[in-house]
Amino acid sequence: MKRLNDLESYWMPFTANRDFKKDPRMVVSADGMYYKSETGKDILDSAAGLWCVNAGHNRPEITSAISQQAATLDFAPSFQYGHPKAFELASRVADLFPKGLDHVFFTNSGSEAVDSTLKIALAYHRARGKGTKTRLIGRERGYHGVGFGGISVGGMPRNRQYFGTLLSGVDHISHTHLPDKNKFSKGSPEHGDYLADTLENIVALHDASTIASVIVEPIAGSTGVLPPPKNYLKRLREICDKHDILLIFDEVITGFGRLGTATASEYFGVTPDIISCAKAITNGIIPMGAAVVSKKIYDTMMDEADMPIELFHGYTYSGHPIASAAGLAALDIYRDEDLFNKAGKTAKYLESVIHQLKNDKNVIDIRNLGLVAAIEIAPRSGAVGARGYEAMKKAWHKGLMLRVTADTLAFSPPLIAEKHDIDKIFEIVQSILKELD
Ligand code: PXG
Repeated sequence: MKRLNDLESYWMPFTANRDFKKDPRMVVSADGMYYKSETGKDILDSAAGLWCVNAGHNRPEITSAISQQAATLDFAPSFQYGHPKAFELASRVADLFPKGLDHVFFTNSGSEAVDSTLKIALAYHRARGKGTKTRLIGRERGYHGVGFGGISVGGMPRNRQYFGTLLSGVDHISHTHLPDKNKFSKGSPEHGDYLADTLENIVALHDASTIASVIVEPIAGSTGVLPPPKNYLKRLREICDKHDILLIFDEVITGFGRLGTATASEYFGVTPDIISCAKAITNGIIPMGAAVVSKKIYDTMMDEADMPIELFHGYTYSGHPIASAAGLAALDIYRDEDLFNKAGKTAKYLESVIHQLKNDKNVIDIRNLGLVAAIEIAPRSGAVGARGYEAMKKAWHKGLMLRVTADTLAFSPPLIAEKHDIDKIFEIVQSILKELD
């Protein structure tokens, strides 16, 4: 008979299950900037969980909003019925997001948010009589979650190669990573805006009349923190406008203050037609995501609908009452504590501290923008990712939660981080770099 809780039953996502289960990294509680491990050790959170917990852990304002909501209205059907908090949260998100993006379609995750943006793009073109515009364009090295839509437009080979033929009618523009030219850039790198023009090649190949949308992360996160080259996003916007292609920004990690502004769109001064977001919308406390769309798209869908239901898409838990209550409480904290501005200030400090590690052992690049940063270390020959994985394990034993993709150490601390937290993160990281062979 199986022992209860022998760790075997849980198949962990994106995890080396066999290795984890031999030496688990188990957290049991969290407060502010810290987790606590099973053995009572404090673990400093340099990743806001997984880019989620922007206001820090264990915020009583959010937990009490959740418990009150659960005791008042636990669930409401999302199809053909409503409840006030979902409408209220939609207005608050629309208010925070760039002007013109003012309609919010709720989902439960970033992956669902992305797939919703792609489906809305297709439905929009069809509604306006341009039903041949069906191609979905993504970008190499993009991460857009794990739905079939997201992995199809995504550009991380391992996330695609095991899963068959994916969606048809998808193509990819070039990634923007130019390490030879842009190594150790602070903020947006100088070189690479011309890579937006690879969209022109795709238009030339397929014709604009077949292309619905282009989706990119303003800063590619999961693929190792790649800030966009200066002027790149603006150029992409111009090409999309020229060819009547919708531009989608996937702001699942940049939404809600990560760059010191509510959205990356605001930071870069480029407004897409649709934004996907998730994670920090509720401070990560309850799953929720959203596709935030322009008035042009929403109005077209309303005006041109051939059925009473304008969009045949939605989730049982779209705008769940408890997620909505958590979202409202999280947005109150962001506003009342001016957390986005605080993040913008801390970002400058983070930049100055992280670039001091430039000459440490194995460091081949450092990149940062807003409260996102990365140290790339040289891969061991024949074992890409091994050094990074070891760094993550060492960090745990030194009291640091460290997010690693291959050999890139990625940092996205909660926006409440103080200078002393940043100092501590990089003291630990430096000691790890010294130890890694
Ligand atoms: N889009 C982007 C840009 C993301 O970063 C998703 C979509 C998918 O969201 P969900 O909620 O379905 O996981 C993400 C998720 C990392 C890391 O460390 C990043 C994510 C998830 C887990 C780890 O880079 N982002």
